[in-house]
Amino acid sequence: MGNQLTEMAPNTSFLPGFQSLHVVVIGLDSAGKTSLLYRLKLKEFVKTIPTKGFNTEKIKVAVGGSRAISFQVWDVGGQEKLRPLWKSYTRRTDGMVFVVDSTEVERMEEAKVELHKITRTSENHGVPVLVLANKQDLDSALSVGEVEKVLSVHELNGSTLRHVQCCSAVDGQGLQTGLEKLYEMILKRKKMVKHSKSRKR
Ligand SMILES: Nc1nc2c(ncn2[C@@H]2O[C@H](COP(=O)(O)OP(=O)(O)OP(=O)(O)O)[C@@H](O)[C@H]2O)c(=O)[nH]1
Ligand SMILES: [Mg+2]
Repeated sequence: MGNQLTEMAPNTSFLPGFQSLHVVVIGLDSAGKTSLLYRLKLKEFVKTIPTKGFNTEKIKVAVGGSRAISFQVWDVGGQEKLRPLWKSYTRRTDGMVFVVDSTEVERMEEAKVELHKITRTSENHGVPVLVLANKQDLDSALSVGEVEKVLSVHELNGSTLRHVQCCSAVDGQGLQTGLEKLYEMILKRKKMVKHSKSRKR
């Protein structure tokens, strides 16, 4: 499903606030990023192929039981050779979604290194992070608490708002809650940034 091969990095930072929130989905190859994107877009579990560039879709979600919020979601390939490109997608993003395959215990250390590396990037300081512990439909999946621990989420920079949510692209469980949390964190950060700017004046 969807595999737009291009080197072009997105630049939607000029969009005014009433337009879509910019969200980037990253994580190791085969974590389930593309499956989650199309679960959100099409409300079904689609067959995917490894992403060589990126996929992007606009997704509307009703948050807080009322208004539909529009997210422009960028799903970037997670293969090792593609990871250096993540930075150009996360630049000036409103929020990051870091997806892990909760059954792949042996790759959690690799995922942890990538999560901490991308959040330490200077441009990403303070950008809210939603960690999705995917593939919860499988018996061998680690629980949300276990994923939080193995990824050392508590060691992320103190100014980074974060939430760890279990989910599954197969049945869509956890995704609504995850997006609501992400939206809350994005709003909170926007308010914090506005407040600190007005205090400097
Ligand atoms: N059981 C189960 N399988 C899943 C789930 N999400 C994804 N998969 C499977 O995991 C494999 C990888 O899924 P993708 O969505 O292509 O993974 P990706 O993170 O986009 O991978 P890259 O594009 O290579 O970075 C596919 O075989 C999916 O069908 C899930 O929630 N549960
Ligand atoms: Mg993919």
